[in-house]
Amino acid sequence: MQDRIVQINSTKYLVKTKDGYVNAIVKGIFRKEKISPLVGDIVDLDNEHRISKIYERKNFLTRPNIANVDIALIITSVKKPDLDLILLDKLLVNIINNNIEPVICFTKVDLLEKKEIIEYKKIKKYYESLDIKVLENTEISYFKKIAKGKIIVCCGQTGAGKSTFINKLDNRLKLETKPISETLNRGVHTTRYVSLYEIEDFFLADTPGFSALDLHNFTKEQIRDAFLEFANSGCKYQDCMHIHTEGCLIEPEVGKKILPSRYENYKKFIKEINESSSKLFK
Ligand SMILES: Nc1nc2c(ncn2[C@@H]2O[C@H](COP(=O)(O)OP(=O)(O)OP(=O)(O)O)[C@@H](O)[C@H]2O)c(=O)[nH]1
Ligand SMILES: [Mg+2]
Ligand SMILES: [Zn+2]
Repeated sequence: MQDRIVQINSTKYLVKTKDGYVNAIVKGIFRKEKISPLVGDIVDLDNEHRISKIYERKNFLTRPNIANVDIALIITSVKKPDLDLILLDKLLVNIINNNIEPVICFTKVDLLEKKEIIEYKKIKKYYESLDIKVLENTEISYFKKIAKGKIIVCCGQTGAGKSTFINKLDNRLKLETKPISETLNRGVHTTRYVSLYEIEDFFLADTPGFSALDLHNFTKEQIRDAFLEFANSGCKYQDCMHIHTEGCLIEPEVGKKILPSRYENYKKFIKEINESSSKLFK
């Protein structure tokens, strides 16, 4: 087993080694090279517990800030805070473009009223139809099957139930959780650090929640290609962006084969990219 950073708290780095957990510090050289060690990094330690080498990353995310994960579990509450499909679709674009497998985990389904459940089930089924694994936070054994042998990061909105879910998987962890603010209908940023926990035969990271994410690091084409449904929706033009293009078959499918919110979000993300690039040349 290689040594891996499992928690960073300002200048203190907790590293899991074959001999147990070690508190390490960082050598100056990484500052010169402008590399900041991340949770998930595979490292070497010298005799004085200083991190002397960071191995090349297979991937990394900035929101949440973590390296070398196999799966990003997008924790999405259906209520309290409200279901945020914009954030879900943004996270999917971000995760898919970083070569990480996305898995969606809905929480707080118990808070839905009967008539809301029908609409929720439609949405769940739609994401499943994209060949994305989708589960609810009550499906512990299904999650453990997916998680076997993997390194997974929980990500998503503050208050959505990331820490609560991890506690359910390992009740010894006793991670801090807090009710959301009823007046603001959002979480209160309970988790402050990224921490990677070893649970049975997998690693799972708890992370601080957020509600905004920007996609400015990606090209319009990368955003388009992360909308997996477009590839199978029969548009015959090779470089089509599928927005108001004559003869393009994507728009007529919205409401039929394509979930309307998906297409709306796609157009919104492309618009954001267009607006930010036009600002650059002002
Ligand atoms: N009814 C219900 N409440 C839940 C569920 N999952 C979590 N909660 C509650 O939601 C609140 C927020 O949960 P946390 O686990 O602290 O949320 P978090 O995603 O870790 O939030 P941050 O650390 O701020 O990012 C807590 O009061 C939990 O008890 C669920 O499935 N149903
Ligand atoms: Mg938390
Ligand atoms: Zn098209």
